[in-house]
Order: sequence, then structure tokens, then C-alpha cells
Amino acid sequence: MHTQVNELFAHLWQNYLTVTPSADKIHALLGSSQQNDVLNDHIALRTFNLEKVNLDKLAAHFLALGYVECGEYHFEAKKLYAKHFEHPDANQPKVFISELLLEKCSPELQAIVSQLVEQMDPEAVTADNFLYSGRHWQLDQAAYRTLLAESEYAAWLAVWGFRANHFTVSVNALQNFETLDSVNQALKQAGFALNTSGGEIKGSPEQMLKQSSTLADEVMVEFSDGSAMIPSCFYEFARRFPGADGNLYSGFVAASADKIFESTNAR
Ligand code: OOG
Ligand code: NI
Repeated sequence: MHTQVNELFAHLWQNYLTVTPSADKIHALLGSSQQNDVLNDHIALRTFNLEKVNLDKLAAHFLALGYVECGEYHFEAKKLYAKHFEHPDANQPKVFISELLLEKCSPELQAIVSQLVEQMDPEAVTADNFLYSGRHWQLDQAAYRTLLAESEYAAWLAVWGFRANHFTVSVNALQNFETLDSVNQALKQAGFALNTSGGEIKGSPEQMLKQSSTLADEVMVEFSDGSAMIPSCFYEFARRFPGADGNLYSGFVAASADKIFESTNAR
């Protein structure tokens, strides 16, 4: 079971690196001179709530590996719903999966998204490689722009498809950094831009979770009618605090997550 979990995350990481050149550099910056590899707190995936590809379809891949559903989150303004999953081995990354609630979106957006998802092979969603399989449809720049005007999330998903949209470093497990602020300072000194929506640091010790993230890299994307620079994926940093029971909090904080989503906004 563990081998399969490790293999899945290795594939997700390799796929993430192909569109996130800064991640390798940040991984080296934080992990260099520490004995163990950087520990991942969690990853996140995005999807549409259409029957063919909804949150449960993505979650099934993790449930099959022993993951358990642990929390749910609502994002009214962004029209998103999310759940998080944990593995019985607390050293395995947590998983945050969100879905766009299409019935709350405009008929125009719904029509574009349906037309994209219709192009998918119905078998694709259960294939072993689905969670790092990327985009399964043709997309032109006009459709991308239309989605972007209404939902940055929809536009991102239309371009990038199914993949980890970020990995998250567990700051608790770093040997060379104690605080999230010291991580942020090192990142800024090395020239990486942070997501400042809601402040550089989201959350507090009282909420038992403090988070920060880079702004997504921008890479060249091929559309069916040309290419353009588009935000890809970002890197997140999380420090967890113990609750009354002495255990580190293992959930997410909706108000902070709401701002973390904006890490894929264009610069
Ligand atoms: C997920 C944003 C939320 C967190 O740690 O709160 C999140 C996303 O951008 O898809 O990852
Ligand atoms: Ni996250």
C-alpha cells in the first residue's frame, strides 16, 4: 500500500515539475543541508462537479490507497466545494480536492465546460494515471478568456486539467527553518514572488494553521489557435499548531484556503 502511495506522489511531483520550474529551486533552497527530504504537508487537485469527473471520482483514487475523508469546506463567492483526505500514516501528505459548482455558474460557462468534458474518454477517470493526466480536450483562447472573465478557477482547470495544482512543504518538519516568516523571507530574498492576497501569511496559531504560497509560475501554453503565457502551479508552505489534545491540527481553514486559491491568478 505504501509503495503505491509513494509511487502516486512521485508521479504527481514529476508532472507538477514539468510546468512549475520554480518548485525544484525552492525544494533545493529549503531542503539543502538537511538530511531527510522535504516533507509534504498536502497537495491539492481541482475539478468540475460534472458526474463524469466530480470530486468523488478523484477521491476514489485516494480512498483505494487507504485515505479517509476528514473534512469539508464551502466557498460561496468562488462557487467551490472541497473535501480533505488523510492517510492513516500521518507522514503521508494530506489531500485537498475541490470542485466548481457549475449549476451556480452562467449558462455560457456551463456550455463551454460541458463541451470540454464531453471530449474525454469515459474510461480516463478510472485510469491509474488520471490524477496526473493533465488536459483531455481541445481549448481555444477565446473560450479560455470567457472562462477567465467569470471564474479564474474554471479557466485554470480548462488549461491544466487533472494534476496537483500545488505541493505544500511541511514547515514543522524543516530542519533549517523554524517559522513560516523565516521561510517567506528566504523565498523573497531568492526572488520568488509570494501570494499577498489576505496578507503573506494566512491563518494564526489560534486557528492552528499558518500558510503562505508563491504566485504560480507562468509558462507557455499551446491552445488550438496559438500559444500564450498562462499561470501554472504554485508552491505552498504550512506550519501546523497543536490543539487542546496536544496533537497537531490536521484540517484546513476555509478563510485561508479562499486566499490560497488566488495563487494561480495572473501576476
Ligand atoms: C486549493 C486552495 C486551498 C489550502 O491549503 O488551503 C489550499 C487550490 O488552490 O486548489 O490548498
Ligand atoms: Ni494548499
